[in-house]
Amino acid sequence: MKERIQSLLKRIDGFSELSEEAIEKFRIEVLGRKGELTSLFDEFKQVPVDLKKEIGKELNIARNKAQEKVNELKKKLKESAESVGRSVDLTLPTASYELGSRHPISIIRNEIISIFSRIGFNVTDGPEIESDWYNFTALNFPEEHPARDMQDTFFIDKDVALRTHTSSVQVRVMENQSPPIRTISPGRVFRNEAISARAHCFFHQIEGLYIDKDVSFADLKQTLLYFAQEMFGEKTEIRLRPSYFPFTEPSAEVDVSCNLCQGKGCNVCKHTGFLEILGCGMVDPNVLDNCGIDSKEYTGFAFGMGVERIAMLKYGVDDLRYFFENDIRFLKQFQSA
Ligand code: 2NL
Repeated sequence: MKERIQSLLKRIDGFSELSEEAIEKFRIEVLGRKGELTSLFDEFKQVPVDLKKEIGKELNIARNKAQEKVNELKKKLKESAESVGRSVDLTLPTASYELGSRHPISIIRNEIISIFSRIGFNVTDGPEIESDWYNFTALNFPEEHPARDMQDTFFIDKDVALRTHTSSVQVRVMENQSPPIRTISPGRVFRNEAISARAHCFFHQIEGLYIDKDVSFADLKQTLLYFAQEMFGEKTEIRLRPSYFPFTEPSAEVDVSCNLCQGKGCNVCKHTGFLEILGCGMVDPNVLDNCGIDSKEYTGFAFGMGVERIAMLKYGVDDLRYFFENDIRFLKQFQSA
């Protein structure tokens, strides 16, 4: 009996085959109902009482070892199967993944920057939180101007507010550089307005500023015509209507011919044949002097446009709020390099 147990232990220790069939065969032959251990436990009944303790112990050890061996080999087999599955097949094509797309506001902003950089404008930026000087006073806003009201501007304290336009950046440029100045300032601006399809509490603006000797209104018109034709197509026409801004004199509102109906009149242009795209004017001499530029020596023009407005016209979007909701179904439609 002892010898049979010894040889069984040897078999258990020596067994190491890593195949499902071999492990199952081993299990049946050693641990199965008709296996070696069952037969040994049967024989155990005949063992004399004085040996029962010792042999019983050995039999239990053998049974535990056999069970552990089966468990251990099954685990190893499973792990090696998984690692085979995990090993990389270098001949497979790479997993495809979806590329993100640029936000439509970024696409249009980059396009506007590119158009003006081709005629010598550089790009400047500045803080979104501004003092009264940079946002209002330097720009010739009278003390009682409605934009200075809490209702229109987000104030942080009496002298500090979220900028309402990016002209504040250009005041800094004029204070720090001498003409010639040719710059555009893209950025986010804030207005205390109720949110609707046409208004939001923040939006994106691009302002342009050109200051040199003998800059004229004709230069302004020609620059804006170039911009409109680059942006909306070479057949685009522009129209200027008199307007008012505190920081320019004279001031104008600029319309482009509607490229949906070629100026014939449609729903988008409300049957006028034209769409308003920006405001502009000759920089008020007070503004130049406020910023340390001699208005007797220099003149300049400036303009400002809303990026969302241009994007709505170019892409036919009829609600401003789409740009800020970041709904993936909306954003996905704008593919760009
Ligand atoms: C609009 C109108 C405008 C300007 C912005 C400007 C900047 C300086 C001096 C003078 Cl530093 N003017 N900017 C001028 C005219 C119009 O924006 O409708 N923007 C959305």
